[in-house]
Amino acid sequence: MTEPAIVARRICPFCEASCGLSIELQGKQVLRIRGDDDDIFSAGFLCPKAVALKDLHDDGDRLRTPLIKRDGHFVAATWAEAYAEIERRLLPIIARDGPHAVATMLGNPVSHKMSLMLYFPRLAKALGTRNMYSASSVDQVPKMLAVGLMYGSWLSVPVPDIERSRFLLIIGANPMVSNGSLWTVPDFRGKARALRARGGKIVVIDPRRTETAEAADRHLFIRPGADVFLLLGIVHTLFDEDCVKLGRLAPHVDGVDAVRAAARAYAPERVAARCGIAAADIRELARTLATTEHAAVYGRIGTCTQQYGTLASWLIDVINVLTGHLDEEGGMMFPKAAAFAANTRGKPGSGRGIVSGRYRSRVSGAPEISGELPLTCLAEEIDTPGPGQVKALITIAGNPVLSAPNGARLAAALDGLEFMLSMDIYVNETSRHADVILPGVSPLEDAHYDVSFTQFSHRNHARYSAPALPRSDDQPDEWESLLRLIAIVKGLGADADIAALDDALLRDELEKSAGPLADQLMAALSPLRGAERLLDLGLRSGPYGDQFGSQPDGLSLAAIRAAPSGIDLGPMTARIPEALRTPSGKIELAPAALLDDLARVAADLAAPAPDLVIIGRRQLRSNNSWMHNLPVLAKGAYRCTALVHPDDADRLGLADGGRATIRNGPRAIAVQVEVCSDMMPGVVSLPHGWGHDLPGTRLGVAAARPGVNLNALLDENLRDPLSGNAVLSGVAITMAPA
Ligand SMILES: Nc1nc2c(c(=O)[nH]1)N[C@H]1C(S)=C(S)[C@@H](COP(=O)(O)OP(=O)(O)OC[C@H]3O[C@@H](n4cnc5c(=O)[nH]c(N)nc54)[C@H](O)[C@@H]3O)O[C@H]1N2
Ligand SMILES: Nc1nc2c(c(=O)[nH]1)N[C@H]1C(S)=C(S)[C@@H](COP(=O)(O)OP(=O)(O)OC[C@H]3O[C@@H](n4cnc5c(=O)[nH]c(N)nc54)[C@H](O)[C@@H]3O)O[C@H]1N2
Ligand code: SF4
Ligand SMILES: [Mo]
Repeated sequence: MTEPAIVARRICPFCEASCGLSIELQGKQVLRIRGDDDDIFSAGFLCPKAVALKDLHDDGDRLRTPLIKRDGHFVAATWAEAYAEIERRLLPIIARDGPHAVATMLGNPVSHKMSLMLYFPRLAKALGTRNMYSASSVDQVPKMLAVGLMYGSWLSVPVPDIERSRFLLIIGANPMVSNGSLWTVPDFRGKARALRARGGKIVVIDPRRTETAEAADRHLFIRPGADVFLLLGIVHTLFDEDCVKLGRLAPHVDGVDAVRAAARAYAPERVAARCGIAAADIRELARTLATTEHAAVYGRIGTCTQQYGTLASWLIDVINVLTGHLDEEGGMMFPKAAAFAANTRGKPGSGRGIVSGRYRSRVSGAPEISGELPLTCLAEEIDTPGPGQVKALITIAGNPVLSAPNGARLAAALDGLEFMLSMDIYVNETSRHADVILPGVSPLEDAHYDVSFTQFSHRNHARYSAPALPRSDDQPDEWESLLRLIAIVKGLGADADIAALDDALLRDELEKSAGPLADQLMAALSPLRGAERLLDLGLRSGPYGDQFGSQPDGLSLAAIRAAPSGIDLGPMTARIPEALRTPSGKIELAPAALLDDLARVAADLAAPAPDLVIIGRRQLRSNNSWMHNLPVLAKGAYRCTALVHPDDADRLGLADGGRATIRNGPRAIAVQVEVCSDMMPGVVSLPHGWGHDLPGTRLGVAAARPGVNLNALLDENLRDPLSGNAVLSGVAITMAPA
């Protein structure tokens, strides 16, 4: 007899839109994946990637057992053998060289996994290493630093309130493809269409006429890396034309005069040539922002992964403040997450603010930001001998050999490590270097709550996904694997009682935060364990929580479990000053470090445009480096093409469909050319995350059409000095027929 089909609900783990999916299952077979029409947040929306959940679950290359490398080859191992190997290899390194000899690297999917999000901080604490790296520093650290300085916590990122907005200026983001980032907004297309249908307008600033630009009212090309000039031109105009309007925020803002002075030299007429946007257009943008109620400026990857990443991120928020759109309905608002947000904890309205630069990286002296060092420093920390050298590495859901600049250097460095552990689901370009790989679970087999993306959601909500399928055999959940590692690092042994350790860690934390109430809280959270217990604690003590009884109608894990399509917590509401955690209790509009960095901008105002620069691009049927092994997404036309403007193709002798060599100093890659009038002249676009032709991986589908690695071309030493973030965009190249 065949088992009856059942429907499971799961938050899609693939991108920040976090759509609710409805997954029809028969036994362990996935029959069908659709958007969950009842989902209170995504209302049935899904994109083609969601359907690949089936391919991921079924992928024969996805690891199901731990692997240990013996004589250069991976052999399957039991979990007990793998943990014993980690203990045998890792502990002597820590004993000999101290905690900083062990580095950790977290990749993007960590933020899509409740288990990893909630338990990695505990491992980090047990390790005590300063060598912590993540994909954040090839991504959003500039934004974190800017909002941290302005609002007092690293993740206080305001997001466009798109459903009530009348004007949206999108800079360096392509939500039609990425489905939004640091802005959780399922069905951007539908929401953008609705905005325009009610008379609103969307303007896109991007060196490529993107899918988002196509769906907008207006698109302006910008020279890559020159956003800071455009933004200063807008700020200048707001003061020059006397249209600064702080409105309700006026008593909560410090530094307006300093900003006015800083922008004085950047009249649109002076910056136009440098950014490639006419002075009249810059002034018009400023006026539109100043005179439109319910407007927002939003910037993402294009404004972060460049040499002025922090300044550009900061100026975007400065403009939102100066035009009265921060904390305004239909403008840029602060979500109020149901759990885990720093800006909902502690005393409302002020706090310690952020601290950065507590230490510096050993080789390049890059400052610590939010407890991390730049990912682009990892290779040199491994391959540069001397005291403090990194000797062991733990990667968790990261693939830096492809995702970080100069992967070739990093790959060579990884081979020099004494020990490397990867928690990953594939033997890929990075994990092939590991001595032990611990496989993660299929997203259908774990419980989920969006620890991260509820903090950036355009509408407040709480949703929980129960595991759709039971885990197979002895496969632990990823928080259990992390607890094992904690036990090993703490010297409790690979076969320690991790349930007792879990209790002890939580009790310790509760004693610090709740003092004498710790026992009562432990009892109230029982019999939950692991990530779900931490989730229950987060929800119950959060801003909508039941407060362990005093708010009986409030949220708890039980409450969100009882609502499989989620609980709507309403549109964003004004949160200034309550959301602030700056020491002054004000919005810091003019942090000194940012004003100082403007010296670089002044020196660069007259810089001539390089002949040709390269930028990145995202594609709907890819996700960074790791979804190219899923047949449903991998099929179709070859996508890893270099887009070149027809004029550039003509002068360089490049033919559509032909091969070309792109060079950056000594580095070169061979690409397929796609002549494309959507490019700004002088700018070439190549997607990142490709290059699956390295030996020793187990990615059958991806290796069949490997593409080329954009990051093989980029320089690991190019960083935004304030944030340490990698410069991935606007890098000068040459290009010639191959
Ligand atoms: N040139 C250029 N480079 C870029 C970018 C760019 O725009 N241009 N973008 C950057 C950005 S924004 C980011 S976020 C980074 C991403 O950088 P990374 O996070 O390093 O890269 P991903 O491709 O996301 O790799 C994810 C890894 O997680 C594994 N994985 C997937 N699911 C799971 C799971 O459930 N559990 C475990 N344990 N592992 C899992 C995958 O197999 C893969 O190895 O790339 C950056 N690199
Ligand atoms: N389908 C799909 N979705 C994804 C991902 C994916 O790989 N595939 N990755 C996910 C991740 S990790 C992230 S961080 C988000 C990113 O989300 P987005 O930021 O929306 O993604 P991108 O498509 O990289 O958009 C960046 C845009 O900046 C432009 N740009 C490049 N340089 C500059 C510049 O100097 N100035 C300006 N103004 N623009 C510039 C590029 O042309 C591009 O259109 O997407 C997420 N969603
Ligand atoms: S938009 Fe993102 S979250 Fe939604 S279905 Fe597609 S990949 Fe999943
Ligand atoms: Mo990212």
